[in-house]
Amino acid sequence: MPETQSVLRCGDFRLVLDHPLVMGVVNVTPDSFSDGGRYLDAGAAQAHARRLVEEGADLIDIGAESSRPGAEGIPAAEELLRLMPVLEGLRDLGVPVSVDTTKPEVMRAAIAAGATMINDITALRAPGALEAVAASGTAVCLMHMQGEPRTMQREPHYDDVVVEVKAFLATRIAAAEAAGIARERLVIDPGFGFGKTGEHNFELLRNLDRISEIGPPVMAGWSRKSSLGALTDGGPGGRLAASLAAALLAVQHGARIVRVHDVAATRNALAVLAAAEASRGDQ
Ligand code: 7PJ
Repeated sequence: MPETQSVLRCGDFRLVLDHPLVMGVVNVTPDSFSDGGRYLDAGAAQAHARRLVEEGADLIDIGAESSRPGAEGIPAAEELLRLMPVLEGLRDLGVPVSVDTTKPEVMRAAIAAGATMINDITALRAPGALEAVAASGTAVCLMHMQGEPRTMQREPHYDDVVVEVKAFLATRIAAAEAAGIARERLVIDPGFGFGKTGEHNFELLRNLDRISEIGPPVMAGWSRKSSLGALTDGGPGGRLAASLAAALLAVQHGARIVRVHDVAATRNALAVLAAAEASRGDQ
């Protein structure tokens, strides 16, 4: 088994992976399901990012194209129009800024504007994406998705979801390394909710340690997702408790980074887990 990675390099930042990291989500899309439209104004999006850092976010993820089930893609020009004013105001944020995008053109512009991580739900499969990231020192999150957002939830099917997701991620790591992206810059993510039924999601959650065996740190994104909504009453706001439970379970199963909307609450939940872990040493 490869040695556990202890550092994630994001440009000039070196994040030490000795405790679970929290990535705070900032959406600048008019149609995101959980906070759609609220942060469209660049100033409001920047203020939200700063607040999440105050709440304890170790990194911030900014997305300008919705990838919710059924969403249609947008042209790069539109994505850049939403994204660039936000990025320009966050150069002094103090933590790495990640950009959630699948387009090489957007990756290059974001990196030039100071982004130090690319979070790609298509794992750098677009032509030119590997090269766009390789040419920089940014980190990259390689995520698994079956199909594409517009149609991915129609009939997701796997013979063995854990084996298939693991094989896909291993292939994308090999492609990234062959393109010149160092291991220290890689994060992998099984892509909860991306071409997966609730059952697939929970099977992956239970077996997250097998995904971790590949090597790079594992990121888990459960926050406010519909497979949690299916278990709880109320709308997206009511998904907080379920999201916290899922984040804790993910960390217990080996996730090193959790991608969440509710940073302060997640930090508090993780503090309980850390205290429980520390008490083992006291015995
Ligand atoms: C994820 C993501 C995720 C990674 C979204 C949402 C939908 N990137 N981007 N992992 N989800 N790496 O925020 O619920 O799970 S968009």
